[in-house]
Amino acid sequence: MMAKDPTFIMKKKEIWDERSECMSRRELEQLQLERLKTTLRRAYEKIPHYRKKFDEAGIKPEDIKTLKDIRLLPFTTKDDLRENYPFGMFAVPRREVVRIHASSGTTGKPTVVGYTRRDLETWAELVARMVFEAGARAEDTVQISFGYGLFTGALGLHYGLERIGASVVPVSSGNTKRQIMLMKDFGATALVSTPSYALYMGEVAREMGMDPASLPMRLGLFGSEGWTEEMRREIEKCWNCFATDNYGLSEVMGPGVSGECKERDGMHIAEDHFLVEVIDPETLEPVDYGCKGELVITTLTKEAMPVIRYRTKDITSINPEPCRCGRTNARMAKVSGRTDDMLIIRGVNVFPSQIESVLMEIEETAPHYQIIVTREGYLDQIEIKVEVTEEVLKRDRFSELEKLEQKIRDRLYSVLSLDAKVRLVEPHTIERFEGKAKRIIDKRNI
Ligand code: DLL
Repeated sequence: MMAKDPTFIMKKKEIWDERSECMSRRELEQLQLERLKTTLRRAYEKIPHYRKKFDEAGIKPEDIKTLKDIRLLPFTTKDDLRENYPFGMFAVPRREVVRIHASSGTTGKPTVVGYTRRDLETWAELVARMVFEAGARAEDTVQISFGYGLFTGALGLHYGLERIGASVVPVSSGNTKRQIMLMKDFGATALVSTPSYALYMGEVAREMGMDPASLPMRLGLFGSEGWTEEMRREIEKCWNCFATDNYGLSEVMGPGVSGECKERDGMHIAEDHFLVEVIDPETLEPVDYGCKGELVITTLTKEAMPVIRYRTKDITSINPEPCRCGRTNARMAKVSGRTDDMLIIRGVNVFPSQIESVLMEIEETAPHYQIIVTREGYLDQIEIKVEVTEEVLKRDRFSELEKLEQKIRDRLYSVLSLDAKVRLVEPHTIERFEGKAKRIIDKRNI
């Protein structure tokens, strides 16, 4: 009998939580407003930082009567969280906090985030939604190659994947050869990692004499760093998989804020839990739907650490139209950069993602590069170091390499209107990453 098969319902179900993911805008906005009011009241009452900020701005939680009124509230930045290190932004007594994570600040203190039991429940549910929409199912064996620890990526994906019934293999990051061996032996059908690590793992698999494309891994659940469509194609070719993007940040929860469905036409935002705005980072005014700007997030259900108008520094745009998949929650475009990643070279604004797009389209180079910025006198210089493929190396004709360098320079010039120095290097000479890639080396000390 079909009904006895416990996976039967799962197989038929295409949307994890239809009630929440397919609401009408009106219904959703009503829910958002109710939740926003509750969040603001709690933040004002329980967190001295917000009370002070609201008072300084001359605003009380009850002044917020519509969703648009949120613009009256002050923004929150990473500095605010740092100033209240470690637990100053918590809205609940410590006995109610059951988990603490922190984001790896490259400078100074990390930012700390706490979760109540209900926050963990919500988190697992939202990650379940996100992995399910990307195509993960109870039948999948999922290798988690994010580093376990204070980073939200591994544990976040872990509980969400368990919730949909997938078999989770919590390998963590590092020891890449062993990762490949386990992937093969356990027959992992899905991989959780940063896109750059997925690429590196593919390379190691080949070094071990395996063709990654022949392994059963069919679904990539990638996130935690920016990556271009060109990089996606590269990973899909390498692994013969369906590579999906998902987004989140520790300050507001971790992974599960948004993720792609099978249409891969933007990442569905869990709008019943997060209120998003996109602003012009200079004027701080809202931009229209479809226009790029800085993403600002307000949490609507977080208990331990509600965050109000958090400036993410991530650049994206919002599409509120319902998706072909049937979900109605708005989608955010792939993150094209961070406001603090933008390089200004001799007055020209350059995003690393633009450089990546150019390099990925050049057949003779491998998807491993570094962007080095220096200052000579008063002039900024940008140098792109990129690996050539083994095939190019075999040909090894100096004149050909020179031509290739010139070709990359020309393409970069046509996209960026900037004259960049290009340095071709041998395969496997640029650093690889097991977590988030660090491809920019800014030596200008500014
Ligand atoms: O990276 C949370 C996460 C883990 C998301 C696993 C997805 C998967 P943080 O370490 O606090 O948290 O870093 C957050 O990473 O502000 C973005 O700049 C960047 N980021 C995260 N996901 C994406 C993505 C996690 N899909 C910061 N595309 C964010 C581009 C991303 N950038």
